Amino acid sequence: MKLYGYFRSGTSHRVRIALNLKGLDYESMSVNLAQDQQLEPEFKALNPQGLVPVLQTNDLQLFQSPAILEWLEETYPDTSLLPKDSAGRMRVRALSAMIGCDIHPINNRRILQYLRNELSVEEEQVKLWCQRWINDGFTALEKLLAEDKERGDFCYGDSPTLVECYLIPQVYSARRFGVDMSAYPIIEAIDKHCHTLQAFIDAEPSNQEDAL
Ligand SMILES: N[C@@H](CCC(=O)N[C@@H](CS)C(=O)NCC(=O)O)C(=O)O
Repeated sequence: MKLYGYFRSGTSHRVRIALNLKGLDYESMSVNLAQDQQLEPEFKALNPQGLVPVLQTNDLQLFQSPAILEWLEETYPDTSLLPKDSAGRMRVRALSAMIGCDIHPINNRRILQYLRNELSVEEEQVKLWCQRWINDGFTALEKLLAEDKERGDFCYGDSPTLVECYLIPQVYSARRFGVDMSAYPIIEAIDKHCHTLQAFIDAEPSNQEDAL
């Protein structure tokens, strides 16, 4: 498989984590977002949306990280990233969607570039914008995690699920935008615990070949 992505892209990071947790080999194909390579015709031929990641298999061109994660789960069910019961799966998908639907999309590069270049928003205010939406989501997530008395070392139970595929990249992004993570001790502890696992270490932005 070939993963078209970028070291700092949270959605590419999600897919790297899932591939690594499932022990799947893949080749990283760098699409430099800082140079807008995602908007070039060669990449748009892979994904007309001009967004990474794209996962290419022998037969398929997969796009949209939530769909890619679900496809990986269905195609490679060993080392499952979803609970066995439907209530558990609902919870994992809901916690994932808090990040995937409600935090990440409004802090994405194209949104921030629009604020910067078309609305002339200063960099400090762009940072405040990102902090605002990350804090909103993390406050609710931290509360939900605190209320879950059956939670182990991860967001759901004792092993990583899809939630960590979403959460760990979002924590990386939160730090980049200067969010005070001390307000979220459970999220911080989960992030720390994940970074004891090789799958997460290997997926880290700083460990990618295209890292600056
Ligand atoms: N919903 C899409 C979002 C993909 C996405 O936003 N990718 C970002 C990187 S994290 C991107 O390619 N941004 C380029 C841009 O904003 O121009 C997914 O989850 O795959």
